[in-house]
Amino acid sequence: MKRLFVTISVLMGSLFSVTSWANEPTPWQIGLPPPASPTAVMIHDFHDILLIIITLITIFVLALLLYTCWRFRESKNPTPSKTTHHTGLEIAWTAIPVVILVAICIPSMNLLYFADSTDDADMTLKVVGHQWYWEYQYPDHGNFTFDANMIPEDELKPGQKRLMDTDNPVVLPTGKRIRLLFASVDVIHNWSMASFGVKVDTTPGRLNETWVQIDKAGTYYGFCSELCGVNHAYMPIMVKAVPPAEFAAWAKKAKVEFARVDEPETPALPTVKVAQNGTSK
Ligand SMILES: [Cu+2]
Repeated sequence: MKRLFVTISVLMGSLFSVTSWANEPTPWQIGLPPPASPTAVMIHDFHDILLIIITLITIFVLALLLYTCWRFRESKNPTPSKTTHHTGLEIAWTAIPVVILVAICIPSMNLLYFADSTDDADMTLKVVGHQWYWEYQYPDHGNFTFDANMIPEDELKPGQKRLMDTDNPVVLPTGKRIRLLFASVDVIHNWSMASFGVKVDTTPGRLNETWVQIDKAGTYYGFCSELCGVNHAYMPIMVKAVPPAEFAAWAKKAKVEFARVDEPETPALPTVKVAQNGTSK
């Protein structure tokens, strides 16, 4: 018995140690990917609370069912009661679930507003969905833009991941608040990064917003999570989170490499001269 317990512990340990260090889906993964942003941490905490609540409810209902089956079985209870209403019970089984739902609603709303948007962002990344690739724009770093296409299987280099690596990964700084804006030029896509707790639709004619702060450097993977057409499965998301200094060096290089020719950099506002009393004659 003790040996079985040790074996199970070791197996569980190895399973969770694999998932807790990977930023990408792993074979036989159980549970959510490890959180890499404050939003993802809050989502995990909320998930854990919900798991406890639903487990308790399920156990309670199952116990009640089993007890009823046993207590009121035909041999023990040949003449069943004809009672159909019980005011006290009916109030209880309406009021208690309402209280539970309200208790769940409070942290849920809290999380929703936490993830909604940020006022004090350090930078902005705009994500544009295309059939079937992603376009990224960096308006604060020279307004350069580039497309990220999945690397086809026959062009994969050693170390690159099938169906997951892209030709141009999104590079973002760690520890900074990044405003994420989402748009689409054709159909609805969904930019889903489980490690960041981000899963937002890119909708034509609409600009959606959320934010992320990546706490740990590394390469993160995600996928389009809205059925968007025949190549829906082939538009992965690859994000490289690097320290701010490394990001600044990359942005400088990327500005030259991906310089936009269609649109100039945001023009400077025209200088307005204000005449002051007594100074202009
Ligand atoms: Cu898509």
